[in-house]
Amino acid sequence: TIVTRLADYRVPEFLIEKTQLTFELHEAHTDVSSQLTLVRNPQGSQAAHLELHGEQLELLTLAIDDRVLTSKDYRTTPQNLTIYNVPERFVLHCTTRIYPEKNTALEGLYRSSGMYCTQCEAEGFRKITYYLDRPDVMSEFETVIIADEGAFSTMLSNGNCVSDTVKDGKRIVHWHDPFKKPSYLFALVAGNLACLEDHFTTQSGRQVLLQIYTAAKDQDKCHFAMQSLKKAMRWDEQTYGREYDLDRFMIVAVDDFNMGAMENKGLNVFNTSCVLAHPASTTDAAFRRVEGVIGHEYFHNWSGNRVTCRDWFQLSLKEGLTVFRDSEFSADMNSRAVKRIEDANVIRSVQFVEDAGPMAHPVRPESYMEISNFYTVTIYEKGAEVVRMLANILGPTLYRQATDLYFSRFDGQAVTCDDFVQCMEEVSSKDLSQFRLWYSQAGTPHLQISDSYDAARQQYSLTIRQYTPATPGQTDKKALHIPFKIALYDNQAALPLVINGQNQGTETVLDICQDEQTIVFEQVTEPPIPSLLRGFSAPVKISYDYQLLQLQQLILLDNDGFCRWDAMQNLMRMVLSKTIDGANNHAEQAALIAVIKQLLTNHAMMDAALLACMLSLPNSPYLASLYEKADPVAISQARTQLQDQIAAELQTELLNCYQVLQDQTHGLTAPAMAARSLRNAALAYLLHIDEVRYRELAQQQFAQANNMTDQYAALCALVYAEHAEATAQEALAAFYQQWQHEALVVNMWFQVQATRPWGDVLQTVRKLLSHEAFDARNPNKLRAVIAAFASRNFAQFHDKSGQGYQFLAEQIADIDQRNPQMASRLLTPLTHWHQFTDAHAALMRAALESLTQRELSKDVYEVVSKSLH
Ligand code: B3K
Ligand code: ZN
Repeated sequence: TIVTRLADYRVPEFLIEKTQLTFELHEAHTDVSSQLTLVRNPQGSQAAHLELHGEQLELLTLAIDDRVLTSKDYRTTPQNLTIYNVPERFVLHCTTRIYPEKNTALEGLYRSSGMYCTQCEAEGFRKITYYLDRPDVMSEFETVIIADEGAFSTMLSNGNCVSDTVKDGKRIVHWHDPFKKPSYLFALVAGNLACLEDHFTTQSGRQVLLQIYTAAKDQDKCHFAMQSLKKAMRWDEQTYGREYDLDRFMIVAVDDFNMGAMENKGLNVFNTSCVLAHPASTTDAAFRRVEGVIGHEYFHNWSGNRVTCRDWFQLSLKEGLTVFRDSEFSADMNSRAVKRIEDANVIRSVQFVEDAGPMAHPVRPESYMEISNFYTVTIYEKGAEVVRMLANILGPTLYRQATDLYFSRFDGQAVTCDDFVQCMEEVSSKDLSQFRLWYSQAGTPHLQISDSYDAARQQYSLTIRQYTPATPGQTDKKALHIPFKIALYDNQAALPLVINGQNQGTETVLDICQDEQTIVFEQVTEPPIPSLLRGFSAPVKISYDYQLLQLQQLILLDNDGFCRWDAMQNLMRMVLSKTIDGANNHAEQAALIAVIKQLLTNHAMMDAALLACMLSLPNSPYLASLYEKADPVAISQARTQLQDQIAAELQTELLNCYQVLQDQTHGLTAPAMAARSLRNAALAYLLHIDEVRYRELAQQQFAQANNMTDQYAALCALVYAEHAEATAQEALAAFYQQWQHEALVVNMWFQVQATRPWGDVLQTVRKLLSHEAFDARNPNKLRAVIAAFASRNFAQFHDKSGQGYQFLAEQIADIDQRNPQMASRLLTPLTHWHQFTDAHAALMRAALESLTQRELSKDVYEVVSKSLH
């Protein structure tokens, strides 16, 4: 298998000024004719031959200008078409035949529920026609779609519709996209779809037509996405000064999609799960996800499309920036504290794990076998944290100036992460050379923090040591530039901070740049409580030896939502690790119960959504990451035990909270959503108690709920409770009966069963695979059953028999035959073997090794071979 390296980047030998495509859609195949206006790139090395990408294509005709080429003029391989001795400037005419009906990889042009759609990022366009399928070749596209008259009501491509005519029984629709773009942003859709329309007036007064296309039965589920789109458009104008540029913005929902959505220019294609939403069938969390993904794809119009990536090593240039943008959008639309906690939680429990294992790679990787494997939490979420740090280092005004400069300087170009940082540097005159290491150095920095208090001098000193463990291929780690936000508390409030005689207010950002640094705070009249890494100001691990009382104080007092939550996570972690180690933890338990009691009793005094977050225990992957070799069984048991105990000791408070909030949970407003989340968190705890009245509570909520959040929370509480099996089975049957015609809800029904923490879930999962509603070709179904079991059912997947691991390997071998991207993605949990005790690690490796006996796709091969190292 061939490795692609950043160091081997060369500019393209040819550029494509114009791309004209004609698609003739037939029942059993599609013919694609292309006319490419090619010119030699003056910056290239003047190669005599033209080498185009192309895979799984049947070449029908090939001509240069008017000259038909014969087999001695060119050569094809499974990956390329090479045409010998081409002129400086010419039009290449090519016809290829493809088979969308047989395309199960869902990359290139394929059919989903009868409709045609495309997915070209990263390298799918080459499965449509021969092309320079690389992001630094940007071209103006014209697309003609031809199908039998009446076959499809909707025939779409990027840009504006030029004409729509019928001739000789064929419908011919002609599209033109005036903005140059790389081939990965090309899209085509043809199907029988209904359309919700609206309009948006941009800041400069232009009218934009907004359209959301779905199956007719889903039209009533598009209103929220439409509202979200308009909010995103306004937000990007107000926050980044970015205005939409075409006359029309289209979104199409498809059932079969490998990821969430795709930002094709003017024609976003969405997984139905990220666009459809209706209160009866969609949970609050899913509503927020729809809003976030709509924002994300819309924001790509500037961060990704107008300014794109030079090569795929720069993927985080568009993804990191766009995730940061969507995260701020969501924070502005909903609770900022909760969004920050959710993001930090993903970084800590998913990205840190990736960064500590065999698949660790920098935000800007240096090599890959299959680029599809690099759409990772490191590229996306850590990349977003890197942009966030830059934004914080510059401050809002300079950051905005820097992004303005970036968008105007590089408009219509394909650029690098370094170009982005350069803009930040130029505008701010700050030296970001050390900061750039965040792009090239993999691994998570650990900060060891110690302190001392000098009563005589009234000084408080913090000493911070940083070190980053080795990652594959990178043993020598340098000190990073870490913006470290802190505050100091006494038992009432945040203290004024004085450093070197300078007053800093009550919160400050320390620039940690050395292996070890000591900061001295002056005029501190008593030993303070440090509030560290406020707002999760950098994606780093910290360790500081907190006293129980200090954590309790931070939980009650800290005005930084993330730190409050983190203090609670810390306290819970102290209880859990002692349970896991078999140590006495009475003091920790008492402190935890007391502080939760205080919060629940006074819940009206705080944001209910934040309190709901604070009530959830540290998740298992995060707990596992705290050990050199974690015992997954012990971790799961400790968590269940603590949940049982919290429920038992605080049942009065939990029940009270549940009842009091009852009449605050109507509608889709932020306070109602917050109330639902807290109330359902209380319910989940109450179901840890083996009493009929709590089962009845859940049963009643399940039956009477007028929204999916409450109905599903009740169902989960029943299914997860170890002593409610009969009630749970009834509820599951009723739920399926009620929702069997809504695929997205059926997926939730699959998911709750696959994530049940007790009993023989593997058997249940195997049964679900042969359920009438299961479809192994549909990625959402694979995620709802297999991914749910393997990455969201820690206790069961890590059953000590190793059967969970074997099961996953078998499934992957099967899925890989059809859809390598999905197979490779599902493999992730097995790549974490390094986190676990020898017995588990050996079983996980054995499952990975069993895959090496098979014929594997490049995608799965790369992950298996790298993770076994
Ligand atoms: N850019 C796409 C991801 C494409 C993944 C290709 N394997 C969605 C997004 O990040 O917006
Ligand atoms: Zn993206």
